[in-house]
Amino acid sequence: MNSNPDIHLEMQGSVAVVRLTRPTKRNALNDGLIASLRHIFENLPKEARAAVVAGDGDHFCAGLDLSELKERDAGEGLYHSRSWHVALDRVQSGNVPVIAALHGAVVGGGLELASACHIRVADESTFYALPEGTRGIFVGGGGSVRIPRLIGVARMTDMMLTGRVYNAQDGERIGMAQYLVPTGTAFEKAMEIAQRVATNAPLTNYALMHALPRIAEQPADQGFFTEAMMAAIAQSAPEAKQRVRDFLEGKAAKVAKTS
Ligand code: 1HE
Repeated sequence: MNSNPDIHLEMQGSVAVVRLTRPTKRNALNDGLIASLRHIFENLPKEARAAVVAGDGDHFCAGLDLSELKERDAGEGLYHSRSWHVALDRVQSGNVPVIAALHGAVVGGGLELASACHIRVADESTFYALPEGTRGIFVGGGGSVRIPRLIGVARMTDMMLTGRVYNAQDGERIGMAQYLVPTGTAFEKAMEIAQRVATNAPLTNYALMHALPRIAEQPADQGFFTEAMMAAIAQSAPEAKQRVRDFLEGKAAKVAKTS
């Protein structure tokens, strides 16, 4: 049971909708929120097949709650960062693919949270920044691992050294988000994607969440081998066989060109 008023979980069909509900503080993530985020993703209802993460108010998330930062010593800072690592790992490596619906500020730890999700849908009001550099601190929520994998080390270095802010269009161009949609429609689009993802064979979603990122980090020879193992396991599942049969019998959708 989540009793934290700053975060809310509800099921919409097979999609778990997780909302940050602290708009007066721009959904800044304090220790309680990070603990609740972890708890929610560790205990998603069994019927969840995908999740959407969104933020209430004008911004997705303003990152770390800076009011909690000033009191920490080095040891506490280390534990704090590790607590984010665990929580965001539960988002990234949990049971279901997670779609982030982005709008307004996606900054600092907010971008770290977004980058732990599997698909990011941004509306045109979205902007991305890593103000840690200008605040005299460093990323601590896994950003130095995940963000370069989206946009490259050079762009992240520039963002942190110079305080550069990317707007929604440029963010999509460089790989921050996979989808760019009109202002006010990110949640709707994220739900549409989540509902579609929820209909995939669970083993396919598992492979994409757990095998693909590992394969991408492996030397090619090991990657090819891991891929072969995962392919063999996925195609041997009864559900995969049924889906292929359905296509061959004309009962499943063809791949269609989009307009
Ligand atoms: C906050 C926070 C916060 C807002 N911690 N309280 N992140 C940052 O450095 C981003 C800091 N925030 C901002 O730049 C702006 O607030 C926004 C661009 C996100 C939004 O601007 P705006 O004009 O809509 O809101 P505001 O007036 O700046 O803020 C509204 C309130 O939210 C205000 O509190 P109030 O009591 O005066 O009403 C702000 O103080 C509060 N607020 N952002 C605490 N972040 C694991 S390590 C991760 C490291 C980081 O994430 S560092 C980057 C932190």
